[in-house]
Amino acid sequence: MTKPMIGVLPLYDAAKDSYWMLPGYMKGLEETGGIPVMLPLTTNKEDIFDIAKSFDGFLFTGGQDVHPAMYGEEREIFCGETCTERDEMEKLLFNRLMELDKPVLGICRAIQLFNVLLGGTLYQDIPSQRKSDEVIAHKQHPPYDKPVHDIFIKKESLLHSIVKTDVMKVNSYHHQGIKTLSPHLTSIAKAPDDLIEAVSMRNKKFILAVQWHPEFSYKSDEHNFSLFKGFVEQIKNMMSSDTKRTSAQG
Ligand SMILES: [Mn+2]
Repeated sequence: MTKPMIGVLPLYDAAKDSYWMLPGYMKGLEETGGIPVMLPLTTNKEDIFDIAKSFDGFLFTGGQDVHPAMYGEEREIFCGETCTERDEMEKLLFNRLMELDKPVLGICRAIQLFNVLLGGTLYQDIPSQRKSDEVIAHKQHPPYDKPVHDIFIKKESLLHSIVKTDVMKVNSYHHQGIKTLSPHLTSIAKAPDDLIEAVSMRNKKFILAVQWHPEFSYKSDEHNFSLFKGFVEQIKNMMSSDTKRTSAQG
C-alpha cells in the first residue's frame, strides 16, 4: 500500500522574509510511515481547495499568534506577533477540510486556531490574563524535548485511544491558550492548572489538536511517538476503506 501523503503547513519568519520548517514535524511523520510535504504559503482559494483534495492528511504546525480580530477582540499589548497570510490560508484550508472530513493533526498554534475558527476564544497572554491556584510555567527554556508539566487525559477519548495512558508528561512552549472552548470541540486533556491541552472534534473522523510539541519529543518519549504513529495509522485506515468503497462501486 502506498504511504499517506501529508500536507504540512509552512512556517514563516517575518524578520528574514523566509519560509522554514522544523525537522521534527517532517521526521516525526516520516518515521511513523507517512510522506510529509511542506505546502506553499498561499491564500489562493482555488489552490487551497485543490490542496485539500490532493493530500491524505494534514499537519497544522506551531507558529505566530492567531490575530485577536478573528475572535472579536482588540489586540492587547502582550499579544505576540501575528501572521495574516497564515491566518487566512489556514482558515480557508481548515474549513475545507471539515467539509471533506479529512484527518487533521494540529500542534500548538493549531489548537488555538481551530478553537477560534470554530467559535472559541483565547487568552492573548496566559501570565497576564489567567488566574489559577496552581502556577504552571507554560513557556519553558531549552532543551525543548524536556517535559515540564503533566497532562491528565480523558478516558475513552481519541487521545487516550492513541497514547493509552491517563497521565502524560509534556513539554510546554506557549504563552496563549484556550479561554472559552468552541461548542464543536471536546476538551480531552488538561494541565494541572486546568488549562486545556488537547481537543478533538465531534462527528469528524480524526480532528485532534494538542497544545504541546510532539515534534520535539517523539524521539525521546514513546507517547509522543505514538501520537504521530496513531495519526498516520488512522490516515492509512481511511485510505484503505476509501479504496474498498471505490472498488466495490467499480
Ligand atoms: Mn502547557
